[in-house]
Amino acid sequence: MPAFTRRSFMTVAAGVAAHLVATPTTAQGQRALRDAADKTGLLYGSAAAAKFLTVDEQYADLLAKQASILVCEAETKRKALQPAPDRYDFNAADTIFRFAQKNGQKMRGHTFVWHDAMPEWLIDALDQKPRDTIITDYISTVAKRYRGRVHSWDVVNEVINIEDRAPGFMRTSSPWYKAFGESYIDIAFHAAKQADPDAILFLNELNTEANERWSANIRKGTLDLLDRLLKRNVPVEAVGIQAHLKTFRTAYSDEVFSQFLDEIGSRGLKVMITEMDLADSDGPADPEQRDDAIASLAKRFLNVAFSKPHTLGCITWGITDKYSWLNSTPKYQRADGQLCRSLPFDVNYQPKRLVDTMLASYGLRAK
Ligand code: 9MR
Repeated sequence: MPAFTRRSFMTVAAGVAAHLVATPTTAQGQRALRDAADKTGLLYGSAAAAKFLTVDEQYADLLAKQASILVCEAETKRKALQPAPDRYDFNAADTIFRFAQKNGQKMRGHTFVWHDAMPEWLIDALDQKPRDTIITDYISTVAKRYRGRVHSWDVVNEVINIEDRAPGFMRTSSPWYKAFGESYIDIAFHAAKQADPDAILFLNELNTEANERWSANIRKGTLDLLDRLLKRNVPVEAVGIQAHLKTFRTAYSDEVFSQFLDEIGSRGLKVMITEMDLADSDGPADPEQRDDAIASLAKRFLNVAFSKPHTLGCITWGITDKYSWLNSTPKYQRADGQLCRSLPFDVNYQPKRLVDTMLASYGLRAK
């Protein structure tokens, strides 16, 4: 199948837009995605934000009905959980964990070690030749608190970065790498395994999905790193494919994506789509045309992902366009001022074509 290039997309989109614009069949209020996922062995989930969950009933209702697993968008990052070296604050995270428990939903943990969302004191401490305990104490405290309630933990996040131009495409600019070299990854996985042996331990990675040379380098960096970790008996068990897809900006190829998933599977590791959304900042002004492009890319992408027996499911990075991080991120904002349409439900909590294609993709795996 040819690569999904911007030009080929524009040509196809222009030709088919007219008859692809259809009314979604999923009515608001149905548990469509959750039910569809439950019929497969796969999960469907969403990132959740405590600050909206507590004030927006419609949002809470949508999450409760549609998602079989939740992940905190910010609340389990170290900046939120450990604002000072001697102080933890679990309030916001607990709000989401309680909500999930009440609604019979699983939880993902995101993320123990990341170069972003770090409290200031931690950045300073990493400058001072820290001991391993700066990683292990934190992981032990947090993982043990939520032990038994977490399906999987993103132990490390975004450890590859081609822009650093470093050997193996490692993110050498990370304060963690500067303090420990690559061994911070080993330390983190061992600590997580010890603190919560039942959670599936993930390496979560960004921008691995595009059919672009830079993305191929990220895939290579990821696979080479996995090989080194596995050789050192580091308990990495799964790879998170974030899937912040750039619908009108980067090329996509079923073959390339499929091969990457196979490479991961051949190492005995699981895969999960962990942060899917489909940016549309460069797309046409007509929302229906953008919805069609988003739905058709998601269909191709998920059909490949769900064809693999080692895929665990898909999480979208939010559920309604109303609260997407893309709307407040300058490089993804639309010049015409329209909000993004990158998530399954629109700003009025109505399902879009994306929901229908997701349902169809889950349907392919139904038992
Ligand atoms: O969507 C998240 C945004 O609200 C936060 O400000 C930001 C920093 O904590 O993180 C965003 O989520 C990121 C995720 O944690 C890791 N992958 C990329 C996501 C989008 O930036």
